Amino acid sequence: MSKQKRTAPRARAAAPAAPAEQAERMPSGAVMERRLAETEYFTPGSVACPGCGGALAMRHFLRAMGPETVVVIPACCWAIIAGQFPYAALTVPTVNCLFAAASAVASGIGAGLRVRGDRGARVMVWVGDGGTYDIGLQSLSGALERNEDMLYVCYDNEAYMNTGIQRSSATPPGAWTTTTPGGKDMAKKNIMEIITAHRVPYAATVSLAFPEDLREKVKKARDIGGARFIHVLAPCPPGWKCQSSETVKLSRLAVDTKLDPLYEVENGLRWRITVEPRNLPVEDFLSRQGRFSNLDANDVRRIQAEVDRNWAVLRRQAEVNPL
Ligand SMILES: Cc1ncc(C[n+]2csc(CCOP(=O)(O)OP(=O)(O)O)c2C)c(N)n1
Ligand code: SF4
Repeated sequence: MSKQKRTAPRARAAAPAAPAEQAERMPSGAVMERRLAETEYFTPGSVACPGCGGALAMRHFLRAMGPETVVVIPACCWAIIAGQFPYAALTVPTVNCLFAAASAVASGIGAGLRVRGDRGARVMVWVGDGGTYDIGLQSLSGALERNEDMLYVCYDNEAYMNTGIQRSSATPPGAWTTTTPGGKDMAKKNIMEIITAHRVPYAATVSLAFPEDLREKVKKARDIGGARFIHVLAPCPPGWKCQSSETVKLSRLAVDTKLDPLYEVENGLRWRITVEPRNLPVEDFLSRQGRFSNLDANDVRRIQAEVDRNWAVLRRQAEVNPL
């Protein structure tokens, strides 16, 4: 694939809209409201824990992606949630694969679709943080470098949850896991900097608390060719030791405390912050989760300082290289 093709996102035929999806003008005529599609591709009654952020994320993403989606899932909680025929939780084709291999498998499926002349189907790779930040990073980097035609989604619950809450390189500083019983004493890896360094056509962060922003970005990513990457923070009540009813509230707090800034990046070069955070103290987010119960005031101050530093870097990027 030529360099030219890698850096210039090409438009592709828009996927057929989900039947119930529609845009409508509000009575005032001033505001256009887009209704969430009513068509569901994630059937009720799955084995996900109550309040699973990863499960809610899949529901939102598939509503935006539509029926012509092939989902690739390596080892992770979602390999269990997706279930097996004839009890599969998703109504779109789903392929399970080895932990480290998701991006390679997606590359192969993409090649198969091209050989068959199928230009409508989209490959969506659905991977946890362990499979993205750690074990699948090599395969992901290769696929990004080749600009494979795939939407790669990392649902980030900040630990290896399926095997009992072991730390990953996405686990934030101070968090308890079974392998960091005193709290993790290292930073969270900045996956977006790694992804954007590949100069992929599109990369973005989304939040379960901002479904319209999520939907816009997923649909944009859906209709671009080449490698696209989206990160979604996915609260996990058993792993975060939080209330299962607080998934969306915690997602919102993560954005408003600047721990999970929402932005998009085109070609790794042009940046745009899409939601302005309310600038709340990180303590508002940390104090609602048992995994941070060992933190003292100094720890919280250190985390706040790091969050402020990261935000300043991001803000500067968006100002110097705006989208
Ligand atoms: C090569 C390999 N090593 C370890 C495992 C065991 N394993 C299965 S799922 C999993 C955790 C996955 O963590 P993550 O990708 O963060 O997704 P989550 O479970 O949090 O949804 C592990 C370690 C495996 N299946 N294959
Ligand atoms: S352990 Fe966490 S990520 Fe896994 S299904 Fe339960 S809530 Fe979801």
